[in-house]
Amino acid sequence: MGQNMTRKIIAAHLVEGEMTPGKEIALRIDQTLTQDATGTMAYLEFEAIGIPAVRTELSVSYVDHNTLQVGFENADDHKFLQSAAAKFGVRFSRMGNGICHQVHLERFGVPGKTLLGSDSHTPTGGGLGMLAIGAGGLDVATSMAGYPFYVKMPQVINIRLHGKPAPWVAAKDIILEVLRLLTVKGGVSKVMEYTGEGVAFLSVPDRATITNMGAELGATSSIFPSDTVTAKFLASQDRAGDFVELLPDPDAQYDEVIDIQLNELEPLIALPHMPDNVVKIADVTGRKVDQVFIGSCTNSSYTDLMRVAAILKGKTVHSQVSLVIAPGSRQVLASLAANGALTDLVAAGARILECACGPCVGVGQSPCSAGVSLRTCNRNFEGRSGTEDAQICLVSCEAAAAAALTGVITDPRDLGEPIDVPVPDKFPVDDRMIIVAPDNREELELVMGPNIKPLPVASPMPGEIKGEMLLKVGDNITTDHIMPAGASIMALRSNIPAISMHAFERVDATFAKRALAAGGGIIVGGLNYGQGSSREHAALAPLYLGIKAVIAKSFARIHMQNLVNFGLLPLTFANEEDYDTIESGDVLLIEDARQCLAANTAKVRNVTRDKLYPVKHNLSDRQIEIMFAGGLLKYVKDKV
Ligand code: MIC
Ligand code: SF4
Repeated sequence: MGQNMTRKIIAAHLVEGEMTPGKEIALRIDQTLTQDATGTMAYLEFEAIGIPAVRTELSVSYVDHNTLQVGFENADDHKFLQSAAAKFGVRFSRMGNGICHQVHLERFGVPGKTLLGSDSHTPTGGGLGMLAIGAGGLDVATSMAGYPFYVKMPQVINIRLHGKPAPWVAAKDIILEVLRLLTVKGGVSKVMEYTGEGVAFLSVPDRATITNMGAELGATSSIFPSDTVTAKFLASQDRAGDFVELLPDPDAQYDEVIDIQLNELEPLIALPHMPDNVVKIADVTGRKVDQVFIGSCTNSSYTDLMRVAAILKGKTVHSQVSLVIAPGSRQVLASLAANGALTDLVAAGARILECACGPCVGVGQSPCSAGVSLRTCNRNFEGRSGTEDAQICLVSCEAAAAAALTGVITDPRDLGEPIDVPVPDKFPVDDRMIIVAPDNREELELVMGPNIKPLPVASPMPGEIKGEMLLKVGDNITTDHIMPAGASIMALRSNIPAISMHAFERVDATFAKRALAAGGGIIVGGLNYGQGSSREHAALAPLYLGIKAVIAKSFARIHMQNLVNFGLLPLTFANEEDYDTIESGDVLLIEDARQCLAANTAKVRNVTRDKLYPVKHNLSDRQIEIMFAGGLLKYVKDKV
């Protein structure tokens, strides 16, 4: 039977388990990445494991999220991260060097390798033919310590791209089309593998736009072949030696096939407030726009911004629009500066930001009240921009630039002749902002300013779980609902007691105080609970507030593992109707929790309403052991 690319990489990295979809497998991890907002916890966790240096082929610590420094907190975190990188043998990509996924693609990604990152958009590396997966900080910490990464063997879905993209149809439109077809939960437990003759028309940065936003499908990862396009890209980065060809066998088998005709696609837009709320731009043109943001790990490459510069050259940004551009990396910014495109952007009236995540996650540039903001990023969750009633729409760079000029949502096809920007033969390679750890590291100390607080400790699972149902939420609740981002709250990522007070604050401002007063309790959720980011703070804050269990209709992959990693029990309703009969304040009881977990026969008693709900879990034997041990850190330490 012919192998697909995903199964080839998995087979080459399989440490344990059998490659049957749904069964847990263990993978050897070649490379890891962390970013500053999840990295402080990850390195504290690595330190707690007690191993002197990372055991991966390559680990990189990036600073790209918390760069708006309005107090000492972020700067403290950055100092800590730099000291941890030096001590543990990790490369340190300094603040200003760029967004982790963009820089990793440029400088480190290698086809055929595995990459685990403490950021949900790590699958960006799939644009180079890597198997790149996002995970919580603790999973990345254990991988840095040389433990394998455990994940359910995914189904592999083949997305066949046929033909050449129609004029003005960008890579962003392709992934928006996939989101329209499959929705934000359509990729859970799946890897999306892109093949077909259409692949040849997409550059590596284009492919990376598509694999990046596979995270919005809930997919475990997304991957493109490593072919002549990949070879050329690596050569342009002075890394020709890193090229390895990776193609599916001609008779490769897949769990499902989806065909997309690229020549029939049109420019698309995701309307507020979900990335799958996708319509044709042509259907919504003429709506007034207040802000345009071009950047984020989805669309901030050199070719992206060159297309924007070509559209803006010699023109002026509309008087009612604030155009904000954050290049994805220092290399991108240096290239634009060297060839004059930066001058074109500035002359047109663009506001140029640091090479970082910035507005994508509410770190600066929040739109005006009820403002419409067209953005090239990947998430348009309500409130994420920092303005509660802002209307965020997701579009390609071309559509964003068009709206910046006209002041209204505009079909980029109205701009005339399409723009073709080839990937250059050679990028200006300059790694001086990436610090390599010294050889002599034993004497080095971790620098811990007052913003760095100790790790919270989970306790082993009790025999009986009893608590008040403190909060019931609907479907597709994101980690941005559970543990909001934004400049002020993200500055507290290394201080769990302080950040926990913000848990669920946009859903119910009384939640944290009620949870503390009640001595903890239980949360009830709908479908796809915890979709979105990898931030383990969405488990750590509930842990700190005493939450014992979350009962939902279904869970997103990374968040469910984060709950297990910190000893919070994730259960699913056997009968989804039971969700409707629970009210806030009901007292819920799980007797014999340990035994029920082992036998997967748990029942939740609603003591207040005298009802019994059968519940299930989707945990492997290993995950159950982690629950019993009181979280992954204790489990791993016990193994050592
Ligand atoms: C995001 O896009 O939501 C983030 C911020 O990059 C997160 C990570 C974090 O919360 O620190 C992610 O995608 O995992
Ligand atoms: Fe940064 Fe936004 Fe990408 Fe998250 S999605 S890594 S916040 S640019």
